[in-house]
Amino acid sequence: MQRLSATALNGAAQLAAQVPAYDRRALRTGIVHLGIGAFARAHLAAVNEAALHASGDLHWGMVGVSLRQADTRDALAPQDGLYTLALRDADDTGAPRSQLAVIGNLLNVLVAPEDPAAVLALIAAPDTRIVSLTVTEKGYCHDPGTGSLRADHADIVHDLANPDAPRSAIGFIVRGLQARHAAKAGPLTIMSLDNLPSNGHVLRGLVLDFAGRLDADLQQWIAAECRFPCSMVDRIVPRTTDEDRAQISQALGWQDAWPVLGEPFLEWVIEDEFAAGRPQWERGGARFVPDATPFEKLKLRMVNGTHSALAYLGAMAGLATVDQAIAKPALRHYIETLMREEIAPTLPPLPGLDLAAYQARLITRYANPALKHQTRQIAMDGSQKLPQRLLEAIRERLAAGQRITLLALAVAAWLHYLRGVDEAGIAYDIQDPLAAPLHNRVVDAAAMQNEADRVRHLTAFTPVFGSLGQDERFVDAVAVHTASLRNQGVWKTLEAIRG
Ligand code: CS2
Repeated sequence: MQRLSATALNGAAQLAAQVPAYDRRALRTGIVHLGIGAFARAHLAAVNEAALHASGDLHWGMVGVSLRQADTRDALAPQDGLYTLALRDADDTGAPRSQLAVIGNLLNVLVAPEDPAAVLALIAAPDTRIVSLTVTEKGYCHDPGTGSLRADHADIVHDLANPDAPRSAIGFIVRGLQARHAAKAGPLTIMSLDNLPSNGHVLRGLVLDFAGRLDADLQQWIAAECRFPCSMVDRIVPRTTDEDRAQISQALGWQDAWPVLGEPFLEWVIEDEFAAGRPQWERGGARFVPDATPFEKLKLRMVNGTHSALAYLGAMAGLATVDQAIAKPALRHYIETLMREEIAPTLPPLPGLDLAAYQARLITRYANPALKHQTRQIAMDGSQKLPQRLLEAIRERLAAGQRITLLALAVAAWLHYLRGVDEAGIAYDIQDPLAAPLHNRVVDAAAMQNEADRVRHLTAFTPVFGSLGQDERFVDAVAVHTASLRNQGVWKTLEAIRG
């Protein structure tokens, strides 16, 4: 089978996919994207592609940067940066269906460790107007509990000592902005698309903190001139498997070494705060708002909070995928009740939002049989995810004297998951940047007799829990569930809370 490439597209007669209908060779690089994984390729690039088609504005091509590995570049370079986006769901009869589009606005992929200077030069280039990021929660090198820069983080220590060859996204941004400032190339918009609350504000704080350690003038210029819009992105994007590669290549008619897949659903809400212009993303489905906070809270708590709950309980019960987990009536009932009773009441009002319909649609999204989203993929990096997904809502409810039984079960499920073996005795790795200190806590706690003491010891881990572990109401609520999960398992625990 012929490889997907610009030449292949040019010579194509019949196409099974939507393909770029603009002059790719005339596209300029207006966007530098740090962390060019599946997530960005399935939403930012898709919306950017639609905006390009609708507006014909050729200033907004994208160069992707991989901060660690060469695999994305190695897959896409022989394809001239082209790749397929497959949006999958099932039709009314339950048969899988898929909509294919070849995305063309990714012009190049750089591998940062191979040539950090090239990345810095690109951030400083006059054509560049936006630096965007999907580096996952842990890529911010911050303390998820407080949002502040971890000055002791190995990458931050390295980047402060070696500013010409950074490793972290923050190091690249600040050093790139320094070169840009020196070249008088004008300010930039730096746009986080990760699942963090107030992602723009958090990023701005980290960038300014780091910049202040290098150069006070630079810090001032960034604060005054650059913009950091907050945003909320919602699209489920499972990891691509070899089966997906084969199946998509077959349907496309060309071999694609790294297609990405996602659900058809997409919501992208972003603040209209740009320092040097932006693409017409609204023509590709984005929504510009003055304040993204209520949308972020809605998404982080409703979608990501319940996703994590489903992932930990599902994984412990031996359910490999989200659709398998939500198909279990006991889990579905728990997730629906959690949304309705303990999450929805914590959300700021959003005029026009039908919350019941939002919840029902979310259950349907989880049930999508064509995604095969792995519970263990979502279970990764819990230490970075729990604060904004579950703990903030718990704090607010405790402050208001409200019950936290169902939220506490999700936290207990994470603590239980950290033991590294599921209910069938199958062991798995804990993938988490804080896996080592968490493991030590789990081992110490296991030696304790009293359940509340165990939970107190685990939740005294302040990088995740802040001061929440000092609240006995929290400790007690979690301890009921950890004891039950260990002694009786997931199904009996779910039965018990159903009462
Ligand atoms: C998931 C998210 O992996 C995870 O932690 O909860 O990636 C989720 O699929 C997306 O945020 C949905 O928009």
